[in-house]
Amino acid sequence: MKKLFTLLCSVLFAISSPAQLIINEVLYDPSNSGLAGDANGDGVYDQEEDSFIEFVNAGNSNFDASGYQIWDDTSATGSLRFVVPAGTFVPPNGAMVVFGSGPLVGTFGGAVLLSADTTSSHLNLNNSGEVIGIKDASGAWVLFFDSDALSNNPNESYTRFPDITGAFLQHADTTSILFSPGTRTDGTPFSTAFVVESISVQSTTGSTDISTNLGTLQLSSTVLPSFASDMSVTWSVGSGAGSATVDANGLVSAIANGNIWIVASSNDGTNISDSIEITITNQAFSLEEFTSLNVELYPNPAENYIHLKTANKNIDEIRLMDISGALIQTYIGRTEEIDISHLSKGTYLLHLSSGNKVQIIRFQKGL
Ligand SMILES: [Ca+2]
Ligand SMILES: [Ca+2]
Ligand SMILES: [Ca+2]
Ligand SMILES: [Ca+2]
Repeated sequence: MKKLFTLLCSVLFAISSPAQLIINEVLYDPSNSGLAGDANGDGVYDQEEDSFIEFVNAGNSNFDASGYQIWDDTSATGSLRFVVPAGTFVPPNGAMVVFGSGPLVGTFGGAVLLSADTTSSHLNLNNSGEVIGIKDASGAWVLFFDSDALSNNPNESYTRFPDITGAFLQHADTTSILFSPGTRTDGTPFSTAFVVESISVQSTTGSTDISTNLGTLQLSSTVLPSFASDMSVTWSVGSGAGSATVDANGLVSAIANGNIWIVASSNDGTNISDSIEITITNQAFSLEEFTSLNVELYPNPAENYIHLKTANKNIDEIRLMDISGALIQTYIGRTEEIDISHLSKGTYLLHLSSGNKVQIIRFQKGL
């Protein structure tokens, strides 16, 4: 009895758990009144060509629809009408529309667009007497759409209302239009943003050591998939006994000896990140000496002047140095603007001190 109950629970869970890919809209009976049924926008009404099935990825990860099969009936008399080509992905909350045939004229909300051009009967969606079935790439039935449960002659699509979560209604029951391939029923687009699935961080040289005083190390990130809509990352300094800064391009600048983790994080809301541990040695300043004064330098790079923004009014001394640490000029007291117009193009250091606190800021002269 317990075993049967467990089995029942797992079956119920399988039925109630929403699939990532869903059928959101089906046009099996385009209107034959003038061009009212011209869903593919090519200026010609054609029952077979203008039929379509709109799928939506209801999950929060990119969906690989490669190899999915559209059958015009799930019975023994049904036929395989279309196989989604390899490399077809649908973004989270994005749509994929398979039309009977092209040409497809319009933007269709930026959805993934396909057409079943391979035979003259295309998707062969009948007004009644069939259950449209979708098999996944392994050949297992995963989605169904029974037009018999609906009107035999709607002259418009059936769509979920609300989109994605609702039951199927005739499209014009919800709006003034007869169908909305690639968009929500109100015409607004689904998402077209593919999300980041992984990030890996590496050193461009292969070395993870910085062993020269105030030396730097260039890191890079590999973001996958290659078609992710926002490939950018944000670099930050993580935990570790050492001390370093990292700029927006992944350039790590050493400050104090010890190991330190550098992190690259996705910017598309997926919170995916990777980190790499850097070993810093041979620095002139120890971490005990280095306590941030919370000074910000801008702009960086700069051409003629750099500006310093600080909450600390007691900066005793600012030393302008070249990248090797050689002193160029000393400014006594709090200084908010420094003329760098006389410097040649290159990287420089500002060494700021206040009591026993020290901050080193690296900046670039010239673009
Ligand atoms: Ca057409
Ligand atoms: Ca059929
Ligand atoms: Ca009709
Ligand atoms: Ca739609």
